[in-house]
Amino acid sequence: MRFIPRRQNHDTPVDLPAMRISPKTLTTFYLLLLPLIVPALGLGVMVAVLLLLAGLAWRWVLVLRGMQPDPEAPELVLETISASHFVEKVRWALDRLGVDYVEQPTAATLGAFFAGRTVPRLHLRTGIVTSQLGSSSAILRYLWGRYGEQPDGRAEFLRPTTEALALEGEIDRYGVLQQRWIYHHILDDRRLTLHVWGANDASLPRWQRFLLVVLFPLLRALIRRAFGIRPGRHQKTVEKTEAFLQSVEDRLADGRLYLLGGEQPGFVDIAFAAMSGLWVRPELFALEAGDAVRAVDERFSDECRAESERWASRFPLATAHVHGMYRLHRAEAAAVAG
Ligand SMILES: N[C@@H](CCC(=O)N[C@@H](CS)C(=O)NCC(=O)O)C(=O)O
Repeated sequence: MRFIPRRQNHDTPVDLPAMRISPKTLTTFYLLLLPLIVPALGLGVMVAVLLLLAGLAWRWVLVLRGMQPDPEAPELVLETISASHFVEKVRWALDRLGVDYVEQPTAATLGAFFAGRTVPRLHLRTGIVTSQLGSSSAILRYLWGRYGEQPDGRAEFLRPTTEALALEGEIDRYGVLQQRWIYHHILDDRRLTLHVWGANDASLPRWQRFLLVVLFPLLRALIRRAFGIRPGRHQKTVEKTEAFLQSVEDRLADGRLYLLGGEQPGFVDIAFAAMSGLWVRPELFALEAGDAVRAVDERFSDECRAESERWASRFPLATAHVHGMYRLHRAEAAAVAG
């Protein structure tokens, strides 16, 4: 399986076995299929037992091999999809910190509905153990714990004050409203939705893109169910979004530069700008991972555009804050990341 790391701060490319169907997963498939293979090939009980033992032994070898220290393996791997505002929040924080990480893009929705995970998901390696964190706020807390004491103060923006944590909660809820909002607008357009999910993204494994296409009706139904996308609900989503944007507008009305005041942005400013990426669609949203969405900008419905434009004119300070964050700080963070 071809793998193109999309974001990588290492000098040499790192091949990520996880992008292929991993040997462990293959072994699991083999063991699951054995009860079908054995009768299909007319094999006897002894051969079946030998095949089973061979499969188990191979799995054990893989476990032992995984325990070997591998100096080449990246410490941080960020599992992503292209057009995700929650991913963007974490990607931006990692870039601003300037730490090495490898981005591992996957097709949208498959991981959620078949592996029960959401993105962003951070795989962090400590020695022979790899742990995983599966939500943006948990990842930011980890980064603060891991890098917060850096003497150069570059992790200061991650400081989790009570006020910042409360605001982050509100911003994350606004992020969920944005998911409902965008799905309301794109789900009826099969080609557009598939494109946004990565079906045309050559950096994704072919099998994932193929599954997106063949499973599309099922995936769309599951998304509708997961986010409660119903015609009657859209107005509520818009109202709640506008109430939140108004609260941001009110906050910024006293002329402050950042949501919690101060001279430098905090993680809440990054989170707000990232979560707004779907409707503001700044040029640098999700960096090159966002290109797929920008490329189809004109395909978004008139209703979708009208709502974005209304928000931009009703909430000029909030909109300017998103643009300013992207112009002044996203570019800078991307440059730190190299
Ligand atoms: N609370 C989670 C929400 C993450 C989330 O909803 N992620 C979406 C993408 S924006 C997702 O994983 N969707 C499933 C998928 O596309 O695979 C967080 O803060 O990370």
